[in-house]
Amino acid sequence: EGPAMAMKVLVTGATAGFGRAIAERLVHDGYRVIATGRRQDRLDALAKALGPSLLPFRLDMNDADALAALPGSLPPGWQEIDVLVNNAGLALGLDKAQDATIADWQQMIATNVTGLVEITRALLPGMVARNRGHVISLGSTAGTYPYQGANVYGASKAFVSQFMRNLRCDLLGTRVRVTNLEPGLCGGSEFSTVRLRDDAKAAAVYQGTHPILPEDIAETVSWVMGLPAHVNINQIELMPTCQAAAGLAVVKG
Ligand code: NDP
Ligand code: 8X3
Repeated sequence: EGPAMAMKVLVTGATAGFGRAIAERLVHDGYRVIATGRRQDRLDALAKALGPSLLPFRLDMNDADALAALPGSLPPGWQEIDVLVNNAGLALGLDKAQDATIADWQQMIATNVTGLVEITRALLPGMVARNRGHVISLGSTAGTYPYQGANVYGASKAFVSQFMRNLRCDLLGTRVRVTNLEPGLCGGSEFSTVRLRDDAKAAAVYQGTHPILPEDIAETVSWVMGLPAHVNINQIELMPTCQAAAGLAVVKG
């Protein structure tokens, strides 16, 4: 199968972290990849590094019109997307709910929830019509296990988890697959820099740990996609060996 015939994968948030590693890995695996994000310079650098199998396509997950215009706004030859990797997302802040900034909450919901459902809705009809496809989303352990300061971020990932489960119900009878990846502590991305707005505080999150790395996530995505078409991985929870759910807490007195 030559490049023109290769499966097409749209990766959101491919300008950094997991998304960039996923795009790199999938191009090396032989897929054609549409790499999206807001930072055009990063997209251009990826295209330069990875060649014609990668299409850089600027896309803001908060731009409802741009999301609704997909896939028709893509160049000819790139519109029949086989796999959507819903990776773009963010956490903002670690303040308790009573202190959190409402604009941060709105931004997380707009990106992790609203943008994700809008792009999924835009691309699903083509997958169903072709009777093949795969939606892979980046949930999080924060969608399952509560912790202080996760409030709306964790809730947005719980939404993703249940949306993916419900998609499986709606797509039953088609050959469109749905997978939710739920990683725990991961380093090597801009996640904590974005969340804490401070490089030193972000570095401290990973100090003395051996976190999951973007290439580990890319490996998992590659594996899930490469399984035979009759196998659907519903969800995978990944934690680094140095992390575990630490149980319930009680305050006395
Ligand atoms: P990074 O901050 O490194 O990357 C986030 C990506 O999302 C960037 O490419 C950014 O691109 C993109 N993005 C953010 N907002 C928008 C927007 N409005 N429009 C388009 N793109 C946007 O984070 P990670 O790689 O670590 O995280 C990727 C995903 O994995 C997220 O959904 C995150 O919640 C999830 N996750 C992360 C974990 C971690 O510990 N790192 C663990 C579990 C899940 P740009 O700024 O160029 O637009
Ligand atoms: C990212 C992992 O633990 O920071 O989703 O919420 S965590």
